[in-house]
Amino acid sequence: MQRSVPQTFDRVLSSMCTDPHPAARAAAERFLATNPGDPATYRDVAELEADAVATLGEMTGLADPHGYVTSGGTEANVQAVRAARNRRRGDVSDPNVVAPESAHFSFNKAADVLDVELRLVPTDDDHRADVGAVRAAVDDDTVLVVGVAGTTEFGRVDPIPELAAVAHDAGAFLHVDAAWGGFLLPFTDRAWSFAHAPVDSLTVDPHKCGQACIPAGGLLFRDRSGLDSLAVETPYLESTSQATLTGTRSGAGVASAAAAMDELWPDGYRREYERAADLASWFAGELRSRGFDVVDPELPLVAADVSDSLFAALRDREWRVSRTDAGHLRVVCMPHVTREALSSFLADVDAVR
Ligand code: 0PR
Repeated sequence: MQRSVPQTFDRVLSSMCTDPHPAARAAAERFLATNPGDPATYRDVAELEADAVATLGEMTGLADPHGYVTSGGTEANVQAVRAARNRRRGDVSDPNVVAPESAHFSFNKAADVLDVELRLVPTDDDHRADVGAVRAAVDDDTVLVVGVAGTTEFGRVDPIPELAAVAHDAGAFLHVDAAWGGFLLPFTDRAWSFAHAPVDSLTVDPHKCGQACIPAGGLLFRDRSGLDSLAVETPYLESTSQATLTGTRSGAGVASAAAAMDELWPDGYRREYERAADLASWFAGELRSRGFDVVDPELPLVAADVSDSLFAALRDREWRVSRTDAGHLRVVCMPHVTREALSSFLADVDAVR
């Protein structure tokens, strides 16, 4: 018996998840019972994972990526902090991580479980990491500097090459959290790559803009030693070591990530990026013409200052929207968000104001 009606995406405007591509759904179902945590036993899914990592590397401009498909951005970020701490063990007695305050809360979890100090530094007036403030916060015990390429609240891209220089001057690693932005950035005119910025590790999630099924995050390292620093021995498995945080993990997520990228990289993702970017700039203009204070969208995420009462009224009308700390309503132009849906949202805005 079916317990409940599956969630539809019609009114979901602030989520970073979306309806998976049909090929991703089909692949997830086929690989439901496989465990990439034991790659020597489940070889087919292990091959798909290698394909997925290679494509994520191509997407981010990393020629020879070392990584795996995580359970999501949280696991990838926790593991990036863990790798940096492990790699600098011996040089550093009291490790710290420096991140802009726009960094996702998964870094707070990482700091907590790894017993590393998290130094959050203010962002600039346009919600990007302030390089001077980051430079002032790093010291000899800094193991990792974090930059975000597509922030959760405002969709901002931090100055990655400058942050890499700050990190490396301090002897620390640079991690880029592109969990949401990674599948969009290759198509922007600020196209970025490991080639242009010597990034050491990167989070990029197929289950967000990659249109894969949950759970499918991505963690990549430039050097083999990054991944190796996470490995523990696994004496009784067919494979002898494991670098992932989870043990048994979802073959469905891995296979769906490989299938989605196989279908969509690069042209399908480019088309979707262009559609979403057009939609975001149209929607930002509509809100502005109604007198709202709108944060100019850099990536297809529109944040606008709304009153408590308007926000509550829209929630009452079943719009699934969330707000930032500062009171900005966020509309994330994910593949399921259409112009029709946003027109109907604007009609409700007009009706309840
Ligand atoms: N890094 C960034 C930049 C993120 O935006 C997120 C999630 C993460 C890391 C963590 O990723 P996982 O959630 O995969 O571990 N950002 C959204 C958020 O926390 C996630 C989200 C997705 C929230 C769908 C709601 C939702 O319906 O707001």
